[in-house]
Amino acid sequence: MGDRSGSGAGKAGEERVPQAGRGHLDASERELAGQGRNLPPLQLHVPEPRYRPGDAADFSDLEIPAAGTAPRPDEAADPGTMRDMAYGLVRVLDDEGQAVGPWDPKLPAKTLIRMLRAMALTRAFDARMFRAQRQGKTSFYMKSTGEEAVSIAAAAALASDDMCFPSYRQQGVLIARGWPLIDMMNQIYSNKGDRLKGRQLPIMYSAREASFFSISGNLATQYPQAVGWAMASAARGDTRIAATWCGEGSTAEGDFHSACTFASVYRAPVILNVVNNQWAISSFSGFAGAEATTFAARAIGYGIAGLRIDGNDALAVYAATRWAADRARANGGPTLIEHFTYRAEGHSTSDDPSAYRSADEGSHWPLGDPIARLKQHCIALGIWDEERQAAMDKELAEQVRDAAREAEKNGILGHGLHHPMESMFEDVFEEMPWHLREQQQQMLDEAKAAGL
Ligand SMILES: Cc1ncc(C[n+]2csc(CCOP(=O)(O)OP(=O)(O)O)c2C)c(N)n1
Repeated sequence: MGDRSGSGAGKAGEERVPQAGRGHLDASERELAGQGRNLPPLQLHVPEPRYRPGDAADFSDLEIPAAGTAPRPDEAADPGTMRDMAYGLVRVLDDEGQAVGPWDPKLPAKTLIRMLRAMALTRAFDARMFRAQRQGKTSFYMKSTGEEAVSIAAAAALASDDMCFPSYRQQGVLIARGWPLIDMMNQIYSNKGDRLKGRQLPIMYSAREASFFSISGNLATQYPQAVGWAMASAARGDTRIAATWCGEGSTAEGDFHSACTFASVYRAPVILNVVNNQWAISSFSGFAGAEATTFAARAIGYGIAGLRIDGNDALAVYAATRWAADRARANGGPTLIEHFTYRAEGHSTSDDPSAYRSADEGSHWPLGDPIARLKQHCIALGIWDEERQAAMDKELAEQVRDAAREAEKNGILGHGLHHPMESMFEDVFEEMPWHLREQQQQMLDEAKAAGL
């Protein structure tokens, strides 16, 4: 770098780059310095969401291709031949609830109802836990309302022992895998039944037995970890694949990009899901690059297969996940799937979206509600009806209520039913080193002296 101030570290007598405004530039130097040219001042582009509080939202100009129109490449396709898939939108369910086109996974009735039920259970769970936070029973919660298809349909398309590296908004994967609700609630309440011993923020689940990797608060760290896990699976000659999820905001993290490089270079058997729900807390997707291109198109530069799909269409999510899983299992390498969806509620219990976005937006979002759409499909097939849906919703609400009552017996926020204090020194290392043992003893002595 040149010494621009003219007063820095340059040695006396050293030749210096002539500086603008010093009166000794020749013509070409003046041009380089921008003098004598009639240039407009440079401007920075700062993305701005289309609608703010008080605005009426209108998404009628969003390009939403009709269901059934996207082609379906072969699972072994060269990523270079499927560029268009990153800019289109794979959709199976049409406006009448019919499954159409080459991506229709043609699922049996049993699977459809099972997915519908898991999605409804996830929504009931979210509703109850959100209320528990408002009642002061826990410190924090995050809903996945409107994004249930992204987790549930993916879990249905994966093998139960494929390893999932989720973000904090894929509780649906655990629920779809039949993980006990009480166990999830114990973690949310940080009580004596919490398998993580109260060490983690609510909803940062960890369930190795369900092949559900420990959730971390640090965004996108799970991405390279998923790729590494998939590489290890391949290196050992195993048949299991990995799947990971992050929000579109998280794709701006460096970890997202190193994960894509490693996945591409080693053709790791991994599915990279980007859940584009339009918002990263109060930042709209434009801040992560959505004004310039799609998130699925990130795959192109890495030589990875990229699919952009309707994230509120459970059949599209199922079909795309199945495509990517089959590709990975056949050693065809990774797939990046952008799930185009909408975060229907606040970011978390600490967030009030009416402070930064139009209250109107959710109701105008053109892809609708994933549960309503799958329900409509099942009704159109003649395998379901509104009465059965209402009865199921009632039954699931009761199931969640009963689980909550059980979990609350193990303690809720402020009720003192937690793991013993000294346990917080455990598991920092595999074996407790002497200095932690000393700190642990000091804490116990002080607690005793204080009469606790
Ligand atoms: C490395 C890091 N930076 C910032 C945060 C704070 N943070 C938590 S969630 C979040 C928004 C993430 O948005 P997105 O990836 O779009 O996922 P979404 O919440 O919409 O599902 C941010 C900035 C964090 N947890 N970790």
